[in-house]
Amino acid sequence: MAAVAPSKLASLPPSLTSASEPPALFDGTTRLYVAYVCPFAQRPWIARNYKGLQEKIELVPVDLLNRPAWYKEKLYAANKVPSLEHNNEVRGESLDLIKYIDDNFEGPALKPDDPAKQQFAEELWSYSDSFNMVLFRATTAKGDVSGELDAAYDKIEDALSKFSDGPFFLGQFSLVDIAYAPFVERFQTLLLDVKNYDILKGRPKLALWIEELNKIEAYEQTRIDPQELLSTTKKRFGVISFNLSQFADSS
Ligand SMILES: N[C@@H](CCC(=O)N[C@@H](CS)C(=O)NCC(=O)O)C(=O)O
Repeated sequence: MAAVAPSKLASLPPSLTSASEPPALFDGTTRLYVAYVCPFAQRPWIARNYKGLQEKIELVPVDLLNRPAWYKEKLYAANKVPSLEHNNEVRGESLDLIKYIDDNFEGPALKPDDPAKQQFAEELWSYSDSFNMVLFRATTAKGDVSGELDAAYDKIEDALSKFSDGPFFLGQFSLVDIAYAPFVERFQTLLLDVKNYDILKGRPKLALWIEELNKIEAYEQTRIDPQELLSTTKKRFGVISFNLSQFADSS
């Protein structure tokens, strides 16, 4: 899969491929299996970093395009990332893993205490994968999709206006920010490139959210080179740049 930025490569483990031996599976080590380009995997990776669990949860990147056979056969039959090996069990699903890591490991809590924030967190949590689907559909659709995108991003802008005790969805950084961050990051560059759509135009809260998010080290450690990410995601979605698509339409 895509290379991470050279500055980060030095501190991150290399991705395991079909030629790699498995780690000593079920030896009591807790391992988070990710792919560096996968937004779903980035979610529990951020949670692990934010809670300061770098020493407790080993990061094991796999190459999705040249996946080791043992990953499916011996570890996780769903054959997707992320997955977490913990206490002799393996579980997946990125949103579940954020909560699992928060509930079962030490470190700063990712869930809010305030009941009003808890309720809002649940609403935003349930909406997150629908939001991603809207963005995915809009990116791969032909023609003008600005109406759908406006509705989705205006909802985010409104959500960011709900609590005034900080720039994040619940005021302070929480599991909700982790659920959205990898997707907002990817679609920001992707939509600008493919649909000429600027998600920040007229959305000061979202602009501030991204600015503040980029200051969170736990998140920053998981970000890969934006241009590399853009080209990988475009290939995966089968989409081309806005300027080229104009050319293609008129030819
Ligand atoms: N619903 C899953 C989605 C995970 C997912 O689709 N991961 C992709 C990589 S971004 C994957 O492993 N794809 C491999 C495959 O489908 O074969 C989650 O939230 O964890």
